[in-house]
Amino acid sequence: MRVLLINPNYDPKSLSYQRMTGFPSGLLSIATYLNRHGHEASIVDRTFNRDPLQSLLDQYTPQVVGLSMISNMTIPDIIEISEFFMKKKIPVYIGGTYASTVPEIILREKRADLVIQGEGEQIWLNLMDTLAAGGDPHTVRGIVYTGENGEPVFTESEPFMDLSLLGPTDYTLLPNIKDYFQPCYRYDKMAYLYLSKGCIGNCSFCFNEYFHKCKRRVRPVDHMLDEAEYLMKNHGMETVYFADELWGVSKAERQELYRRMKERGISFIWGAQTRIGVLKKEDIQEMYDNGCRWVFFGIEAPPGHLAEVANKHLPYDKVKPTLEACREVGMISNVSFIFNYPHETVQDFRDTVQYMQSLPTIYLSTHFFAPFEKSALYDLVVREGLYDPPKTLQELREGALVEKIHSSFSEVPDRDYLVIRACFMVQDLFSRDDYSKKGKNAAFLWEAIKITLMNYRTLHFGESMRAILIPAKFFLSNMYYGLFFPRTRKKYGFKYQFKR
Ligand code: B12
Ligand code: SF4
Repeated sequence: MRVLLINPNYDPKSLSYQRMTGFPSGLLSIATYLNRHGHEASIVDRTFNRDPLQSLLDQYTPQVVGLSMISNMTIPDIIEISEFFMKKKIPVYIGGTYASTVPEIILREKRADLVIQGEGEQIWLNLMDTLAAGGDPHTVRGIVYTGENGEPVFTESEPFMDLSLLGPTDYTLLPNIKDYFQPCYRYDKMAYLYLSKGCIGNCSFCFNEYFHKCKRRVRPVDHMLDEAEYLMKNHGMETVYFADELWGVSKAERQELYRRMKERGISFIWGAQTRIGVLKKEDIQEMYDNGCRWVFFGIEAPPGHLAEVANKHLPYDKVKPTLEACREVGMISNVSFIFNYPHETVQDFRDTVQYMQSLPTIYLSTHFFAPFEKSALYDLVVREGLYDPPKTLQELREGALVEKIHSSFSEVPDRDYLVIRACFMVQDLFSRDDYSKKGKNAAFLWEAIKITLMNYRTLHFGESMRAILIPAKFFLSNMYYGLFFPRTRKKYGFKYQFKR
């Protein structure tokens, strides 16, 4: 079967500082797998390629079109693409992390012939083999389609596949590899690669239980290293950000990576996201010695009431020792917290701010709680009438999953959230990126400016003005809230610390 997999473009109206590039790794993996099994899959990434849809149709003559949906930020482009191909009677299948959690809405609006749930490779292969043999795609596991009475019909789920069957991803499927590289912390030419999928956690704000069934699966180290080697030798990649939800849980897994890197003579700078409690000081030192320069920890809530709401089950006694160990080793640490949990009180928020400030870390990332479909907290805010769930794709888009304060969730005034979040952002932007005197001041600000300028390449003329104005407005509003509300800072006990 001839398949065209399309990564849709961001909504040009979205905040452009969020306009990051990254390989469409899910589509790449699906296309690689299909091609290895005798199909003919191509990828078009509309972040860069804005050829008219008619010319894509003429060029690729697809028998099936696949669209990736990992957030609500690409909904306008998804609507345009699906309308075009469905009118031409070419089946459109949509998948990806976000699509998997909102299949009912996609199907109700007839934006896809079917929605693929979860990990896509095997389901796509089964679908393409079935279609090639003249069979009924509705018999395939892992999909949702519209039943005779207009209701969504879920087929039995597809078991997770053995990731070693995937093999290394074929990056020759993308014509412009270099365009995806980004600066990351103080390092350059970073690309996202992964060693594992899924996570064992069950945080109440996350869709992991629905999507990954709380199962973590590991792929062979050599497949990832083959990819890294290819990208370094042929395209000059220098840095890897491991895209794993939960990197390097076991010592054996980590040591296998280091051993194979040494044996194969492959070295690059890298960073990863993992969980507090996984790493002891000697592990952090070992990571550093093997090229790791930053670690991201999702803490998300201080110990106590909010930790229970988040259902993260962190060993809080290990938070400070882990971050101290990072400091001693010289590893950049970044920890993230969520504001505006359902029923958060002013005292809860004060506790969060104080706890965050007590942590020996360089960066403190903050997010407003976003009610992601198919997560426990989404169900709670809907059940309690705190959130009116979006019913159409347009409403989903407007619902701005990230960066939005839902006033109904907590008693903390919106302006307090804006001020305190701005304070942490200003602090991060102007912080020194090292614990020693060697550090660079305002490293994060320069990184953000570099990324914004790089992302201008992906914009068309009419979008450029907006792309300049939106980050400028975002920066100025953070400076305003971050600097001009000393009483709010006092209310929550916030004090700037630019050298940590
Ligand atoms: C790298 C990454 C990015 C990169 C590249 C994204 C991309 N195009 O793949 C960049 C930096 C651009 C990015 C941006 C954003 N991201 Co992001 N990102 C990730 C990250 C860390 C890794 C994704 C990855 O490469 N995985 C490896 C590949 C192999 O797996 P996969 O992408 O999941 O693909 C599989 C399935 O999803 C499925 N699938 C995927 N696409 C399709 C398409 C079809 C047709 C089918 C059938 C199946 C299918 O099959 C694939 C193969 O198994 C994940 C976290 C994670 N570890 O999953 C977050 C994650 C996907 N991002 C997320 C978010 C929220 C965002 C942003 C909104 C962030 C922001 N504030 O701007 C934007 C949205 C961008 C957009 N285009 O909509 C969320 C999505 C949450 C959700 N419920 O959907 C995640 C899960 C992080 C999280 N836990 O919150 N992201
Ligand atoms: S640790 Fe991260 S990926 Fe795992 S369940 Fe929690 S939020 Fe989701």
